[in-house]
Amino acid sequence: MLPLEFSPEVAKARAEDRPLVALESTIITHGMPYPQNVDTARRVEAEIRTAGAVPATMAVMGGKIHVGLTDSALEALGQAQGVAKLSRADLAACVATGGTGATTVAATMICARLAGIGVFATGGIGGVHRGAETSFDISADLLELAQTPVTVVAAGAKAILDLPKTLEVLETQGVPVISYGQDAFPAFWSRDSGLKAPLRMDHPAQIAAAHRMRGLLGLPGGQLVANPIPQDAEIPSAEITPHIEAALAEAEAQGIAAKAVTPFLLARIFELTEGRSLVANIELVLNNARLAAAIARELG
Ligand code: PSU
Ligand code: MN
Repeated sequence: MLPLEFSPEVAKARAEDRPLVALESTIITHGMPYPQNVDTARRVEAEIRTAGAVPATMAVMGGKIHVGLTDSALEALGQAQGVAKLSRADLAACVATGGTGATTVAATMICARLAGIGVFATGGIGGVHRGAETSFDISADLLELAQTPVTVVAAGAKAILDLPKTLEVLETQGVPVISYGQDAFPAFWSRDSGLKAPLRMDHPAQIAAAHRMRGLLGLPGGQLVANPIPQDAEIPSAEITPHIEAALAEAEAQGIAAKAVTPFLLARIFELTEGRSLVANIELVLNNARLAAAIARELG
């Protein structure tokens, strides 16, 4: 028996064969401060329901992978301290030992596949960190995209990363990178990274068809859909870049490494932009939730 615990809402959706959208929980525990984290998680779930699909937020608690969280579980997770940040390497250990853990993009993809969910919405994926040629810091999210058949909708990769190297690794690993509605690869807070995405699609039905075709061809792995942040919410690259540089310099000076890097940078950029980065982050996640719901409905 798989250690999956479906929430009442998700169990009902499965029984009725309704489209589901997976959601991660690291964005709640490590990506945003309380109470905006819980508020955003609720709004993202509501957005998916309005768009005709059912949200399934993943988290590990009490020896189970929870697929869908009740409102009180969401609130408790959002307030909890010291929650583990789970990726492929530590997911099984956390479930086996009864720990509490939040799922990153990589771990959420694994959980989604186990639950039979083909689409997942998040903010930004992890990628190749700047200086990876010496630190070897490359997010497990990229290798998960290469092996787990889930379509991930994100606003590109965060500009705190080395975006050209991130795209190179995705290409090497055979991951389709599809920009939605534009040619440019988006950079999370900004719509245009200055890099062209390898693929472009303008309709959820095309994305769903490509997802199905990968399965039919026996190709392992998923797809990365890069959905640009809405125009009115974007922080132009010229404005966010100095803050990113400052946060990166501080991380280096303080010797921040491994799993702590991404949460540290997000929190510092939040402070440096006086909260603007968080407002943009919330809007882009909501936008990704809407697109993921449309893709889930097309996947049927
Ligand atoms: N993007 C966000 N907020 C986040 C993350 C990404 O806007 O909190 C999280 C995701 O869970 C992603 C993880 O999988 O950061 C990547 O961490 P790392 O770079 O350590 O692989
Ligand atoms: Mn890392």
